[in-house]
Amino acid sequence: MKTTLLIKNAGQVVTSRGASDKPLTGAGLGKVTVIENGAVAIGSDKILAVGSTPEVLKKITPARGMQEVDAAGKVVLPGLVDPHTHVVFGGSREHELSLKLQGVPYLEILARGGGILSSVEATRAASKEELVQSGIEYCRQMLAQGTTTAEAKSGYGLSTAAELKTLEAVRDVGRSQPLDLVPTFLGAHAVPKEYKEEPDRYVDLIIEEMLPQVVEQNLACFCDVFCEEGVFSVEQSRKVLEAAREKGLGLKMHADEIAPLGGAELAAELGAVSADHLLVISDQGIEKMASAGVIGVILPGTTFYLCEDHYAPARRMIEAGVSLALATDFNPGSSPNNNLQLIINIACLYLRMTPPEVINAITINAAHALGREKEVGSLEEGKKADLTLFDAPNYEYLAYRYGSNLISSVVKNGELVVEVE
Ligand code: IZC
Ligand code: ZN
Repeated sequence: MKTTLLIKNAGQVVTSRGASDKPLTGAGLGKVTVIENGAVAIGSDKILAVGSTPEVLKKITPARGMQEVDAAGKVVLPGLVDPHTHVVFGGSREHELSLKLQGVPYLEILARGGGILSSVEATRAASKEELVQSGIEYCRQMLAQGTTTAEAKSGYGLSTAAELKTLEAVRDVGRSQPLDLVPTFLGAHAVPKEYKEEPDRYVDLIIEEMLPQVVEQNLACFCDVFCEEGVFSVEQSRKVLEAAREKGLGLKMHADEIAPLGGAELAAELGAVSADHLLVISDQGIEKMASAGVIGVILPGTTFYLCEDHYAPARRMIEAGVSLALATDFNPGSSPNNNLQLIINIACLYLRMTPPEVINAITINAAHALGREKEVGSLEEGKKADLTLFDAPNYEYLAYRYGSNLISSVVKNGELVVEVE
């Protein structure tokens, strides 16, 4: 295969290698390969070679019209992977900011019919085309900030028609712009107001009506549940997830975020791919996730934005052998941020994760959390040519600077899709 795009002279090319079978844990999570004066050769949409610039130049056969990018002064990473987002939704919730500043807790705003339920109203009122348009706009922002693959959950429809509309919008957003979306069905995001007095009937609706159609129409890879006090209990979550597993979907959970219900234990028992949030995870939950190989997806931007007084115990989880990934949790309420670069800073400063741990958590381990580890998440021969180039002298600089978009270019499927002058 001839080289169609060559990235050369990079200050550093930084990636994990050989971790496409199992997510990184423990000391392995803290290691990255750093190639000084690095290069990446790309043929069509695949990576052909990664190494030092002289090594790669020796190996390649240029295609006619081969594009070259001089990456001197840049750090090259794999395209970033955001494994937990709610990127397709109607409306926004800035009107709830004043309630929040008066100290009204997140779950109290939801109990009053606001929060998620306010986004449900806006999402139900939006046409599929409107959801697609706003989803495309958010994905363009994400791509410009270095994200090349992201999860996208439903969960603001909460009726069969509106959940299907959302997942169709996710599919169409994925087809309309370069960022790859991995769809997750989150019918169990909240109990809609028409089922307020009979939540178990809503659980039945999810299992008997929504799930079969979602699976039949091939609209989701994963099923997720918001297992939380006043939202869905452990027993209700178990019912939904067991039904989803039976239909062949991978499992995810919003677990142990605000009240310690034992979501992590349930995720381990059911063999979920990931359990997400985990601020109040128990020691037993940590142990069970480690032995079951459930990935912990930590969302420190949400902890920051909810002004919580403590973050998920990332260090304890790493020491116990849990594999960690990081995500933005982009959503209209608890985390209106879709920039993984900010998550790098918050994870280093408040989760006390090292820069190599954070890089692995937003690349290869994040790819594992989406079942895309064979395709993306590292710079290795044969993988998709998804790359980010940052204006930075070394990778630590990404954790040091904050609040600016340091992207200089993004390559998606072998094409330069973002170029900052
Ligand atoms: O819209 O508030 N936690 N789901 C669970 C969310 C936050 C999203 C939202
Ligand atoms: Zn979420």
